[in-house]
Amino acid sequence: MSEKSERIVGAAQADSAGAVFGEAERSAGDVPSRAPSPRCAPPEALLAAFDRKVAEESRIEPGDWMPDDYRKGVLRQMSQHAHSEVIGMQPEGNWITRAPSLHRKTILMAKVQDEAGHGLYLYSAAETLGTSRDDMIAALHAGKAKYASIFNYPSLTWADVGAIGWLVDGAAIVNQVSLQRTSYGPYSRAMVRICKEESFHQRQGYQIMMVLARGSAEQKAMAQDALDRWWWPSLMMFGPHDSESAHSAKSMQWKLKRESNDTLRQRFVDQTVPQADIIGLTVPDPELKWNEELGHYDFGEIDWAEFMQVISGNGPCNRQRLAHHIRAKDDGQWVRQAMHVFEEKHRARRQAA
Ligand code: BYC
Repeated sequence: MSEKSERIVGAAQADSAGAVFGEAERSAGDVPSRAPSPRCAPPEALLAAFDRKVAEESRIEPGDWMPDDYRKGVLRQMSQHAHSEVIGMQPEGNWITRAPSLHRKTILMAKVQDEAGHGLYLYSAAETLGTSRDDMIAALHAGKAKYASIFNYPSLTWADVGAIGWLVDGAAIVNQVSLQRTSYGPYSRAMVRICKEESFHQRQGYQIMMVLARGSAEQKAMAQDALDRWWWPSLMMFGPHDSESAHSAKSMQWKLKRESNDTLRQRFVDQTVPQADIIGLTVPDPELKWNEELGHYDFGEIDWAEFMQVISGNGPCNRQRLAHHIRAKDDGQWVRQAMHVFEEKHRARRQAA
């Protein structure tokens, strides 16, 4: 690990103690406990200890030895997750200035700020693996790191804000509840906090949809149109079918992922269809049907060609989302520089004293 990375990891550990490290580590001085040096034990023993921890449902902590592929896998998923939270601020942020009332505006602002917070917990958790936020963001800007496909669709009406909260946060929470038990400690603890906030997000979105669906014919049509446009992209959030999923087998073995893409997608459909029924909206899937025998809804096939297009950078808003993020980073550069200069000045003064 470079000196810079070590400094960054150290800072992330201290900054995010509440979010990612458990009580035991915090009482030991905000620094995670270190496992015995990998140099002291033979590789088979280290691997056996790692496998045992995973099997026992113990958490893998930043100082623990872990296989390289595990480190890469956790980092890939956590950095994508962090990018999703932050890029995900854009479709809703688009409506802050046009929210229909001051009350709605304050709720929406708080919600979008929560998403920024989720991004920060996750970047901090990912930094415990020896990378830096700057490196993760550079990979995002270079098109090397992905973020959730759903955020490449436009938010065209106020009802879209409702649909995003109800469906997108609803889908995210189904996944994230299972990720509270992920094997990497900092990720799992970040998920506990994030899930509490996501459940509020889901409810505020559903409440917006409920009000619109009970409003004028025009408002109900607006709610239905939003459901029509966001339903299928929401199902895509869970990723490809299990049989097509490149990372699932390894991630499930390591307990990085706790439930499969298809299992989680089915759970989302089963819980969301009755919610649409209650508010009198229709899920846009002619094949949707309750399967009495299985106790689940059968549903139609996702347009996987569209999914592939979107995750390859060719969705309706991919370029716009990335360009906005790059612009925001460039615009904030002077603030970061000023903070560094300020910090350096104080460090020099402290050392001189
Ligand atoms: N979008 O082997 P697979 C939120 C990629 S934000 C884009 O099944 P894996 C919110 C996948 O990365 C919450 N890419 O992958 C924020 C892989 O490509 P690479 C977001 C996708 O990792 C603001 C390839 O396809 N939640 O709540 O086993 C406002 C093969 O897939 C997608 C998370 O990030 C996709 N949908 O499973 C409102 C959850 N699906 O990396 C709300 C954390 C697949 O080889 N992530 N790909 O280039 C996960 O749980 C898993 O990574 C996934 C995919 C289930 C998404």
